Amino acid sequence: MTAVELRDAILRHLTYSLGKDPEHATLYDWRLALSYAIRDQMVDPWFASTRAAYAHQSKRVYYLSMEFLIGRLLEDGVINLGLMDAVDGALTDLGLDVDAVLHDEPDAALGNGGLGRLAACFLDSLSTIGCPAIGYGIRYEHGLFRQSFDHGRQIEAPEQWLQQEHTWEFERPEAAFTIGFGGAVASHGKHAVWTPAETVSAQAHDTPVIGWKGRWANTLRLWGAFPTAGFDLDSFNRGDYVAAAEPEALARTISRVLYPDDTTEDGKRLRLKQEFFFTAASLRDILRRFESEYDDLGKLPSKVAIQLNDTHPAIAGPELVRLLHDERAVPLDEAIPLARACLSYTNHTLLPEALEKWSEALMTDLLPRHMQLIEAIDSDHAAKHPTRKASMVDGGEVHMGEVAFGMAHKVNGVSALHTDLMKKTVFADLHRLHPDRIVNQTNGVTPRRWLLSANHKLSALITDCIGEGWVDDLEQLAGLEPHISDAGFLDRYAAAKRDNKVALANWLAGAHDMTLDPDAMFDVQIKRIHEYKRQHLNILETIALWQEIRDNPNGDWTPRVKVFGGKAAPGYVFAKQIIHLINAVGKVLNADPVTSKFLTVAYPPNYNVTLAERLIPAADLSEQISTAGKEASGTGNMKFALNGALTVGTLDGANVEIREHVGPENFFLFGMTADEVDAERANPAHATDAIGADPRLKRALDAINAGTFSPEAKDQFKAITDNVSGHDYFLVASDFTDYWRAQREIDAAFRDPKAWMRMAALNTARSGWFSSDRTIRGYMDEVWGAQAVQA
Ligand code: 26Q
Repeated sequence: MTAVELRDAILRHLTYSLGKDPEHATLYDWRLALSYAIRDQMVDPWFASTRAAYAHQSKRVYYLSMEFLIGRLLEDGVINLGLMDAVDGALTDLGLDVDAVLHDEPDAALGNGGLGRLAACFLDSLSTIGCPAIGYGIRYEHGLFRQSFDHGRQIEAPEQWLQQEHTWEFERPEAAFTIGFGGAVASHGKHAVWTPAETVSAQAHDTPVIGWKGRWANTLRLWGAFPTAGFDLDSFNRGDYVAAAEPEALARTISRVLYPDDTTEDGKRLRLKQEFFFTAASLRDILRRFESEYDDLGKLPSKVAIQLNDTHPAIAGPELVRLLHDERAVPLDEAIPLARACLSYTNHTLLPEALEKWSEALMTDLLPRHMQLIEAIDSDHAAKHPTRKASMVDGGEVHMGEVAFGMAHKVNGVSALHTDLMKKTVFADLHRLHPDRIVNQTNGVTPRRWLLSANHKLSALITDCIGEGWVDDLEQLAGLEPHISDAGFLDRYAAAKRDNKVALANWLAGAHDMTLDPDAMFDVQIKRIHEYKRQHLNILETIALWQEIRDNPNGDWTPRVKVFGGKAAPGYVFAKQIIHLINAVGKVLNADPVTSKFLTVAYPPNYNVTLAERLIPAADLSEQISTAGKEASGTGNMKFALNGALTVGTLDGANVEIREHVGPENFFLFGMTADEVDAERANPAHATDAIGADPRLKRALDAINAGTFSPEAKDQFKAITDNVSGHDYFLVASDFTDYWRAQREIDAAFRDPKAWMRMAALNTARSGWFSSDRTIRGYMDEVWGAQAVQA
């Protein structure tokens, strides 16, 4: 498509789809018109892909996920379709600023963090590879809450992305299923009939997901909840219009809002309803498609691979058994293995409090037939494995990890260390009984979004050196290595980083009135705020460094900006205090005339995918400092390494593999290993011992307790200092000294810009393995048995 053709298409959509006169069109109108023009270009490849998958009778992959953190779609679509030049030409011709138009789009924040973003990267890779796939999820009316700060404290506001026209989806009123809850189960001989008490309609909304060069496109199908009956006619006829509208409001509640990852929260009934709602609708859709093509249910596992993204859709196991047994008369002892052969499950956490459990009473109340089937599946398993210890139902609770494991033919962890720990801890007993079931698939990230689109400068340099092949074959980045000894290349690499830092500084100045010195080291920690991720370790080191600079203001300090980004779950009090402390420290440090030329803090609010796309290309240092054994993988860590930030990190999650790939000499390691962590906890005095041995840590804690950062309320942050000097489950105190040591080595290394840039470039050149294309190929070969198809 040429620039002129695109310009005409934009004008056509502006006029005839939006009904706007170009004379009076706003930025928003232009953005919508461009989006429709781009979407048009997706439709033919999309149809061609769907037809090819049918024609080849391909096995399809169904990725079930409560979250798809897809962010903005316009620039992504433009880049994958190879239309950036045409967009540039067309918009310039229309007198519009390309960046302003592309950045007018709100993020689709349909996820909390890593798990949801992984699902989005996987969609991109599945389409790029040409693996026939459908992503299934929920069309939340409100994505993850918006974060702002009030005197340093997190304030949440509802996210309103659908108040703007959502240009990417096609509504499919013909694809709707009725989903039931509650009610009773009657048995007719061997068969059970479930009659739900309440029903809602699940309606499909399809978004095309276009792969690299538009060669293949898959579908993201999100379900919206609507009433089955509409208005309550009795009430309506009585003139009670408010009561008449109630079923509508109630049904819609199911897809109203994304749960902010919050394990302490109570509103659990609705969460279970959401899980069943989208899982049941997706399975019906999958079986409908299968039955339109085949009449032998025995073929199901050769045509259908269903991936469960964590336990959130784990009810898929019992529901698929129900659909096969109750509704299609497959005997139970055949239905269970048949369902299992189709299903596989990814675990994303070892934290005990994050493993889903539902009370038996709630499960029986909402899903009475499923409760019976879970018990039947569980007894079947117990009978086959008399020595087993782990059961699906225990202590009045249904353990969804056990349900997912028991109904999956493959179970995977998301990094080598995490998979190893799964075998040794949460699933030790089930692993003993099923030693071939657990496999590893280390996470990856899509290079289209996280390098090509987010980092134009570095991408241009790479393409200049090694051609464009790296975009869908990221291991080609290894071809950069010979260039790294070339001073000209390193200068250009450094110039790209510098440009990105200036761009970020300018944006933060304009959007948040923050001042960043582009010559300082940009030291970035962006992720959900959680104790195990240890943002408080970072801020304690910041305080200690500030104190040391004050002691010796004429010292030769390496200037740094500590950049933070991330949200805390609204009910997670401790995490919110960490946010408050970071902001309070920032306020004091940024106003300190003595130290602020060396050390400042920047915490832009409302961290999301778009902000990550601005921050990561500008980072010098990537903070990956979780307590060893707690971060399943991390994916931010990979995005940073790819974009030439050096990591300061523990041996946790995929950090281990990143360090192996980039080389230990290009990675700043500190802290205890997962084994040492367990040993350290055995010493009840670990925190006091560590504080006693490190006067810097003691002094930093004392400063917080003295009210240095909260003069109006000395006790403001007592929960944090008490925690670190008391129980300190996440071993902030124990790891502080080694973290400080690593940070001072980093200071010294940054003072040699050539050596630093060499290390940064080596990180880029050696990060090719962390492409989500590699991850998806691993799933296709080892989990799904799926093949790529040419459209
Ligand atoms: C559970 C119950 C009720 C409400 C919400 C939830 C919930 C929601 C989201 C539980 C967990 C999550 C998200 C977990 C997550 O993002 N895990 C991360 O997954 C990444 C991808 O594999 C890993 O890289 C990270 O290490 C892991 O923390």
